[in-house]
Amino acid sequence: MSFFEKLKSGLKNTKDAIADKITGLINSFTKIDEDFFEELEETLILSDIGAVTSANICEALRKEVKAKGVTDPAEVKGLLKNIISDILEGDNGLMLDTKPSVILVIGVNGAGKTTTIGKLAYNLKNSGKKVIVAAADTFRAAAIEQLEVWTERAGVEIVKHAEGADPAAVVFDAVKAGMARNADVIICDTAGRLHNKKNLMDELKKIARTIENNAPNSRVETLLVLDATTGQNAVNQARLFKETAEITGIVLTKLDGTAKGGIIIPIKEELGIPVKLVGVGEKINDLQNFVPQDYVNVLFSE
Ligand SMILES: Nc1nc2c(ncn2[C@@H]2O[C@H](COP(=O)(O)OP(=O)(O)O)[C@@H](O)[C@H]2O)c(=O)[nH]1
Ligand SMILES: [Mg+2]
Repeated sequence: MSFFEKLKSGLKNTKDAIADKITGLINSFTKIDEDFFEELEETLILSDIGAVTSANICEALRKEVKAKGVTDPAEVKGLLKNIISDILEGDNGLMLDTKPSVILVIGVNGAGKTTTIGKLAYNLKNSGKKVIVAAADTFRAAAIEQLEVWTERAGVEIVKHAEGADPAAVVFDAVKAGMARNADVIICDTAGRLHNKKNLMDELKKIARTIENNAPNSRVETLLVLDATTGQNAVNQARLFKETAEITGIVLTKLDGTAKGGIIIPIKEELGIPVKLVGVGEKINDLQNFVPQDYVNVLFSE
């Protein structure tokens, strides 16, 4: 399956939930009037795009329709595609321009951090990069073992300590190892106990300081992993994490099998953080770079 086809099959439920409704709406109107805009806004809200973002999209559409003198509802689809891809556009690629670069992966338990790291390590290795993974979710032994299985699959090195060790100490060792072994990318797993916000915040700060102190010239990508199936909740999580960390990108996981993939739009629009990667399955080759134009093309494909 090609990349695009995989994205298409992953986004099938989302497409059914959004595009098919919009197409239905467009086909049931012969002119673009106030009723049309109202129904469109409602449709967008029901598609997990969120009230604020849906209103903004409709506002932008009104302007476009007016400016271009559009009267046929059939032309709205093309305009919507442009408006949505404009929202999603911006720094969507991973910044890995230093050697080493560091990727810090954060998010609540179960969001898909460890799985994403396995897939990402695999992709980076396949693109010719030397990768070291830091098992800095030391909260449970099972978390370290799970990451180890993934690094074996991906064929990359892992730096680990025992269960209960200081996560920042694991990151420290991984950074040192990365420099000594001439690694291109160091990817750090972390724990995600958001119910203990103060601890998590302190832990993430300490890890960030460790990277800053020991690899001051390294680019640091802090990726927040969000589970698409949680819908609006994912946006709320992103708000909380934004208070604790300098998030540079979002990884949206479990896009396959959810109809809530529209959530990608308010995440970017309301938080201003670009989506960089999307998870479309549980296998090692199920992580893709996020390309807004592809997403929009899939969403509005026939
Ligand atoms: N369908 C699907 N499942 C995923 C995806 N990413 C992660 N998962 C599953 O989500 C569950 C939790 O993942 P894990 O990486 O352990 O989450 P963590 O607690 O954040 O490290 C696992 O069962 C994964 O297989 C994805 O893109 N699609
Ligand atoms: Mg994990």
